[in-house]
Amino acid sequence: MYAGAAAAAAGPPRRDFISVSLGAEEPVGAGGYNNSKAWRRRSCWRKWKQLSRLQRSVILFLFAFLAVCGVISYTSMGEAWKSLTNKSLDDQRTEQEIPGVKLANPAVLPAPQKADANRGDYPELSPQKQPNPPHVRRGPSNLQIKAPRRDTRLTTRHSTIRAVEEPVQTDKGEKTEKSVISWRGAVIEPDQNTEPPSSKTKEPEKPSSVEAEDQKEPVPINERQLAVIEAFRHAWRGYKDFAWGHDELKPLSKSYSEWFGLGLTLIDALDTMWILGLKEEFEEARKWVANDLAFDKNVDVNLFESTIRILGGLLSTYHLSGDSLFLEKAKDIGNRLMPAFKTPSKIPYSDVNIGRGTAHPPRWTSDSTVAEVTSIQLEFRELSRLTGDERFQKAVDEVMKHVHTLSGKNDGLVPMFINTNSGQFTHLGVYTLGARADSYYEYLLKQWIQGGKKENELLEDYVRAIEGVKKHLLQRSAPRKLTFVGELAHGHFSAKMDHLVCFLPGTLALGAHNGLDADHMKLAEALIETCYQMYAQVETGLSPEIVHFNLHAQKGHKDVEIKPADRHNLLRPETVESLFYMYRFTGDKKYQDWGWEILQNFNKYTRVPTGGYTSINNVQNPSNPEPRDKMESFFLGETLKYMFLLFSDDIDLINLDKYIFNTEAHPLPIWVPA
Ligand code: DMJ
Repeated sequence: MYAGAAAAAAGPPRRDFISVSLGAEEPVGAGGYNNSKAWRRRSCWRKWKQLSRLQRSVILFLFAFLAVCGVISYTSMGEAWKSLTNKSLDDQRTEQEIPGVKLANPAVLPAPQKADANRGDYPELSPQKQPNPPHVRRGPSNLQIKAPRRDTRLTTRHSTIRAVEEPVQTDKGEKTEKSVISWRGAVIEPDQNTEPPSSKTKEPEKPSSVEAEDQKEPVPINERQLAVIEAFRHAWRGYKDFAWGHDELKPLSKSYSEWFGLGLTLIDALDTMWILGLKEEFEEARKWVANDLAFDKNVDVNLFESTIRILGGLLSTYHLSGDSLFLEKAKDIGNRLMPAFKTPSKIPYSDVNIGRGTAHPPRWTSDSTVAEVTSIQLEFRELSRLTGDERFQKAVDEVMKHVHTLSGKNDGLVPMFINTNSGQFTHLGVYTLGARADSYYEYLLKQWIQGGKKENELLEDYVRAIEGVKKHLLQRSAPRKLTFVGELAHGHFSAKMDHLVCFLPGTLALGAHNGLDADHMKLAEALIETCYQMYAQVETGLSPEIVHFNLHAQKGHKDVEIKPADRHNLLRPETVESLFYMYRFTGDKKYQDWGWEILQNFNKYTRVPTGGYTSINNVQNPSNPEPRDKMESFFLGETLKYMFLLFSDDIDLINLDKYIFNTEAHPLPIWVPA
């Protein structure tokens, strides 16, 4: 109804009811159709004047009310639209960064695959959000030497890395702030939310690389560390020039040797390059891993060696770099090694054909080496934690549980062989801390630490074994009364000690640091002195592979005797490794000085001018140490890495409360108790 007409017809308006019609303004027949603006303006005004004051107020109020509602709904719709638009932009960006790989912060990590799933068909692991692409984070080592102007932090949902703001000269010559990332600043903090895998924990875990909780200034690299970097570069140059992509460099013949045909030296050296800050070398090696490393090969590999060097190297590089390429490769090789565990006793075979998926013992026996089957656990357990696939951990845990129950030990000391059919120790009665048994002891302690010090059987076995060492294998030499670890064969003590045994002082010190008896530290101090003397008492200042200690003083005789067959040096790491632990835990500079002497002697007697270092045949002949023409992969993987860490005064450079080194010097995160 037209409001004015209604009002006129009804006489005075009722106050309690108002009818407002905003429909047709004038009946067409009443005044004819006139669409002129003036007419419409006049007509509206006339009608407005015909309204009562109350009607006008109500209309005005309604207009005002509608206007306010309009403004409010416009604002909130705008917000909703904006967030919708942003979300879809984010999604697009995610897919554009790396095709096929979700690099942006997934809300939830993908569910782990069931244990019985097909080999090689594993859940795609979504990497953690990278604050910058890896090549941005991996700055050269000298970034740390520059005095930072300001520390700032890049924070992601899971991770924080430290960025150093430093002035940069622009094209126009102005100084401006540019973020560059401190390389090792980003590598030394493991994931503090690491949890042991359990039947309840099936979510894949994240890498540990990009956590950096503290704001400490980067510790500058010192002269000795620079010397290690120089040595590494020299070794790498030889490998690159003459052996690129092959297992080992033969530096004299400027060629290479193959063992598994898997680029062993390159993989073993990856995390060393990361720790030393060798960005260019690392990037080049990464490219090779991405484009050329293929495990789908009809080749027999040794389970232990490929686990500690390849699987261990890939896992630690994944942790340090956060680059999922290395985890993918680790999963691949881990899966391909699993057939080794298909034995009647579940004690794994020594060899696996990683292309065919078959495994077998050596041709002459069905035995495996005890150290080999009990020193693959840190790596397989970590692989389970990262992938959520329990099979890896289950397989290696079963080995440890089984060995725990076996008879044939002597006060915790184990024989050197175990049969893959019966699961029993063989060749009973021979006990050593050297070849074939060494890392069994090392991994008892390290697994206990890795798992958050909860697996008591491991600790019991370790402590009992150290008591066994003290009871059966410790002796003192003459004339200097050096404490050494000999061997026991059917009740007869032999004063023979492998250089390999020199891992023990470091392991004992690590145990003492983790709360074990202070006696362990005393023994570590005595033994590292002995290991140092195995170098210092020799003509080249380099240790032979094996020494025999004199038990009785004889005129003109030193403590250390060397047999002709044992006088080679393979560039092994064990003494330097223990020196590193000893320095970290005591701060005694003599350990650094001893390591420095050893580095200089490696440079003097094993360095090949055209690139690389070589094993030598005769440590007793300084004028002709008889180069062997082989650079072992562990020289880059272990020896030089431990040297670099030994010379560092930065306890956060691979913090020993956060990382545990595997037996090939590849650091893996310690799981923090849930
Ligand atoms: C390395 O492969 C490992 O350290 C292993 O535990 C023993 N042998 C070499 C180094 O000597």
